[in-house]
Amino acid sequence: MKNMGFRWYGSKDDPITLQQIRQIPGTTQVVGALFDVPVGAIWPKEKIAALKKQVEDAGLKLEVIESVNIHDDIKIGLPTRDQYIENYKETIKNLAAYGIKVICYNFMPIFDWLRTDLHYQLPDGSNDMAFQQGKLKDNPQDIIDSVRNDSEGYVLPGWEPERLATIEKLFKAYADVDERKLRENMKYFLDAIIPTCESYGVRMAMHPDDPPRPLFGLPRVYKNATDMRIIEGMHESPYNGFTICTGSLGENPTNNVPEIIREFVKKDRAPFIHARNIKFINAQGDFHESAHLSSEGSLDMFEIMKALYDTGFDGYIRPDHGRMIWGEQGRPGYGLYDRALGITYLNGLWEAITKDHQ
Ligand code: DNO
Repeated sequence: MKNMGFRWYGSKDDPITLQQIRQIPGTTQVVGALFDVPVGAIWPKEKIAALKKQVEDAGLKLEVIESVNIHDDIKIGLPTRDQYIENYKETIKNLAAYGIKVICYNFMPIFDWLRTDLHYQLPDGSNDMAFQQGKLKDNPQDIIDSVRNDSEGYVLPGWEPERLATIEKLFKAYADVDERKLRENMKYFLDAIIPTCESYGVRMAMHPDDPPRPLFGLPRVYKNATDMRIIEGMHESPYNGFTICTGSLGENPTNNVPEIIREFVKKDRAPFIHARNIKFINAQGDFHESAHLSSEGSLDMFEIMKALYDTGFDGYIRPDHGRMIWGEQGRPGYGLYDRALGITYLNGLWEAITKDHQ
């Protein structure tokens, strides 16, 4: 696939090197971010320029940023949001100046993605991440502690300790933010930033809630196709788009992921795809992440790639979380080997589907 990417956490914070990424066949893009700019602050041009240069010097491209996170004040709808929105617009302009085409973001309150196990053991001796509802205690502090203890010393994306240190305050601030209010605040944000995106040619790609269900009583606004239709209607523009994360959406067995792809790629609302597989471990929807192959999980990756092919998808795609295999140690979900195998598999499916249609 022409825009196959690999998520990278930067030379300070990722044990994987750009040279290693460059050697994964069929990989042209790095999906990157600045991890040392506090949420809500403007991303400085010099830092973007330095990242861009580093990636290009390694023979790769940087056109997708994941994520520019959204300050909680915007999601809560506090008066201070206007300043954070202005900052966000400046960040969009600065990123556009360095050729960024897509910004992946999410609108999840407090927590980004959430797993109850970061090292779920598989029978072949590898491990990956899992979510088991029964393991989620009532007190959110427990999950914060367990994620911190199990993350091998890395700060996982969306789990910044400074922010989570104020967890009680944050929960209080969200007390009267229900789904309706969160949607209103999202519309306010989109109405403010999409004109800037249009002028500067940067497409927003919202990431689904992961897992796609309410947790700790917090509202969730991107769980399924119905939510997506509401979001697309909030601001009619192809710049108001989605990241279709096959794993996150697939974690709800009633979501038909290939159908979602067909609908939203056709409507030109899906500039970015996260391709991964998950495996359900019981009928309650508990799951672990799996190798990318259809045979290893509950999602049909052939149907997913075929839906992309049939709808003429020409956006950006990356493999998502992989297992830890071959003794690799590193950031849970973001090792080198299994994600590289994922790329090879996805590219293989793509070649087969493409040639079959020639
Ligand atoms: C987890 C990722 C998420 C994703 C954000 C996008 O590994 O899928 O952290 O990057 O939700 O804003």
